[in-house]
Amino acid sequence: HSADAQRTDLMTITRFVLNEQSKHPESRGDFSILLSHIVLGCKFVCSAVNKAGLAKLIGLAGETNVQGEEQKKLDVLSNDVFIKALISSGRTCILVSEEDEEATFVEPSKRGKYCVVFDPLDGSSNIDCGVSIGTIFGIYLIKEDHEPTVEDVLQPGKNMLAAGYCMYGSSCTLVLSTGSGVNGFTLDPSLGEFILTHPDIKIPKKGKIYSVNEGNAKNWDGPTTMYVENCKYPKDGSSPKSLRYIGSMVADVHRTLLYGGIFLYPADKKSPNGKLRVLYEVFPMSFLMEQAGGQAFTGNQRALDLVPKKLHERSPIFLGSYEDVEEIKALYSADE
Ligand code: AHM
Ligand code: MG
Repeated sequence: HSADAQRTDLMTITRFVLNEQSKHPESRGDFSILLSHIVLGCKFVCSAVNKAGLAKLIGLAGETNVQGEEQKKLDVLSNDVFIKALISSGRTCILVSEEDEEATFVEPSKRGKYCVVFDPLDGSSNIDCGVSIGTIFGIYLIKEDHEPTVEDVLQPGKNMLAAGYCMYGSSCTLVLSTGSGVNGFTLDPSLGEFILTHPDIKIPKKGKIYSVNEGNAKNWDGPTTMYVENCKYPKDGSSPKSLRYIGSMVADVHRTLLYGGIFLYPADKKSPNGKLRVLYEVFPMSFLMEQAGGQAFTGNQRALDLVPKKLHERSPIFLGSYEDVEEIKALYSADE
C-alpha cells in the first residue's frame, strides 16, 4: 500500500518545502521560489558533472568553441550558473561564493530578503577522476530596514535560516534543513525532479568511522593527535574505528550523516585555521549535523556560535555523531 503511494504520490522537494512553509502563515512563498532556483543550479551542475568525462572525449573541455571562446572550467561555469539563477530568483540581496573574492550585491530592482553563501563545486580536484563532488549552501534572512552590507552575512551560523548540499555521486542527492530536521531528496533523472528519499535523517549517536586527511598528522596539535590515536588503539577495549576519507567534503559529510562517525579537518602547524571555509563549508555542514542530532565543534567552541570576521575565513572543524564529538571536546578542554 505505502509502496504504491510512494510511486504514485510523489513528494518532490518543491511540494515538501511548500508543505513546510504552510505552517508559517506569514510566509509568502519566497523561500520556495529561492529554493527552486538553487535546485535549478544543482540540476545544471549535475548534468555538467555527468558529462565531464565525455566532454573531454569529444573535445569540449579546455578548448575553444565555435564562437572562439575558451571553454569554462566546470567550477567557474557552475559558479556563473548559480549566481545568475540566484539573482534571477528576485529573492536575494547578497551572494557570497567561494569562487568570488568579493560578495555580489544584487541590484535594487532584483533584490529580495535572502543572503546566500555557497560553494558551487566543492572538491573540484576530484572532477577528473570521477569521484563525488558537491555544492554547499547556506541561507540567511536580512532585516529589511537597511541597505545590505557584508555585515549581514558575517553572522554566526546559528542565525542561518536554512542550509544544504547537493552531492553529485552515484546518484544526485540534495540534503536540506530549514531548521526543523534534515531531509534528503534524490534526483529522478527521468522526471528531472528531486524526490524525498531520506525523510527526517538522524545521525547515529555514535559511529565506527573517522574521516581525516592523515597525511597532515605530523603537524597536528595534541588533542587531534590523541583523538586519532584513540580511534586506532582504543583504550577502553572497544574495536578500532575504520578510516574513510574521500577528500570531498560533501561526500565525507554525507557518509558521516548516514552511517555515523566523525569528520575532522583540524588545525595544523601549516594551516593554523584548518582549510575549510566558515561561511559556505563549515556553517552549512554544522547546521545540518546539529539538525540531525549530531554536533559540530571548532576546537574551542560550538561551530555555529563562531562569528566570522571575513568572507573567506577558515576554521578547524570536527563534526558528526554526538558522542564522537563529545570525545574530541573533552580532549580539547583537558588541553586548556
Ligand atoms: P576546495 O574548496 O578547493 O575544493 O577544497 C575543499 C576540499 C573539501 O571538499 C575537502 O574536505 C578538503 O578540501 C580536502 O582537503 P585535503 O585535500 O587537504 O584533505
Ligand atoms: Mg570548497
